[in-house]
Amino acid sequence: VAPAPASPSPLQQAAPRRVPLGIQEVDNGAILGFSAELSEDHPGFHDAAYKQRRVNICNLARSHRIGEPIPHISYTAEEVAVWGSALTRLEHLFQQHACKEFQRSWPLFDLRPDAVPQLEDLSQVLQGTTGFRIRPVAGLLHPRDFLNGLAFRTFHSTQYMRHSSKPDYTPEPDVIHEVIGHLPMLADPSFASLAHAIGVASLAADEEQLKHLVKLYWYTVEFGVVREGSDVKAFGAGILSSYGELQHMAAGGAEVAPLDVWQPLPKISYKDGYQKRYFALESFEAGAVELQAYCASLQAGLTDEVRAAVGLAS
Ligand code: TIH
Ligand code: FE2
Repeated sequence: VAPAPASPSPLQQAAPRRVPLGIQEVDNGAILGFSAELSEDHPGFHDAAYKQRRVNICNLARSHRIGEPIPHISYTAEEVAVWGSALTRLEHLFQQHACKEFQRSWPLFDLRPDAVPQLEDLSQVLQGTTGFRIRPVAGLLHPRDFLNGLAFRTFHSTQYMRHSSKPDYTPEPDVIHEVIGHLPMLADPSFASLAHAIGVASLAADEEQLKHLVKLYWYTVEFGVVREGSDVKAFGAGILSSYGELQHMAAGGAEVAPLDVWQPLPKISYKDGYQKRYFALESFEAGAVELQAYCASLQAGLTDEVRAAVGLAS
C-alpha cells in the first residue's frame, strides 16, 4: 500500500503524539481512501458485484488481528484473469527494465499466472528472507501509521483486485501492486533495511519532517529509479506493478532527475496519472547511504525505549 499525503489537522497537532512501541499499537483501522467506498470516477463505480466484493474483502482485513493468519481469499475467475495477464505481460518487461535487486528476489515468490497468491504464504516467504511480514489493510492508511508499520518490519497490504476494465494502471494500491511491486524489493536485505530505517525515522518525525519523509518514500519506494551503468531501471513498486507506467518509464516518457534527500521534493498526487518526473539513485548502494543518513538525522530524537522496540542499538 502507499501512504496518503500528510494532512495534519489542528487537533492532531495539539494532542501529544504517542509513539507506538509495537505493531499492535500502530493503527490500521483509520482508512483515508481507496477502500470499499468507490468514487464516481472509479472504473468499478457502476459495477455492483465489484463493489460488493470490495466490501467483503475490506471487512476481512478490518477484522484481522495480529498473530492470526491472514484471511484466505478465493479469487474469482475474473480476478485470476486480471492477475494472470498483468503478471505475464509485466514479466516480459522486467528483464530489461527492473533493477537487479528486484530480479534477484523475483524467483523467491514463485508467482504464477493461474492463481492469485495468498498474502499469508507470501508473508511466510518474506519473513524467511528479511523478517518483514504482511498485515492486511482495508485501504490507504494515514501516512504516519503506514510508515510506522515499517519500523516494526510490517508491510500493510491491500488484498482486493483492481477493476478488470483498467488492468494496466490504477491510481490505488491493490493486490497486484502490493505483491508484484513491493514484495520482491522487501525481500532484498539492503532495501529492507532502508524501509526499516524510513519506518524508524517516522516514529521520530514531527509533522513537517513527516511530510518530507512521505515524499522521500514516494519518490523511492513507490516511484524510484536507479542508474545501472548507462541504463535507468525501475525499483519503485508503482512502476513495477503497472504495465502502463513501466512502459512510460521505459520509453523515456518522464524526466529523470537526481535525488537529493535534503532538498524539497514536489507534492505527491494520486490523481495525475503517470509520473512526470522520476528521481534516480546514482546506484542502489549510494542512494541507500544517503537515505539512511537522512533517516538517521531524525532517529537521533528517539528515546532508548523506542530504539530498543525497533531493534536499534542505544
Ligand atoms: N499505479 C499503480 C498500479 O497501477 O499498479 C498502483 C499505485 C502505485 C502507487 C500508488 S497506487
Ligand atoms: Fe505502494
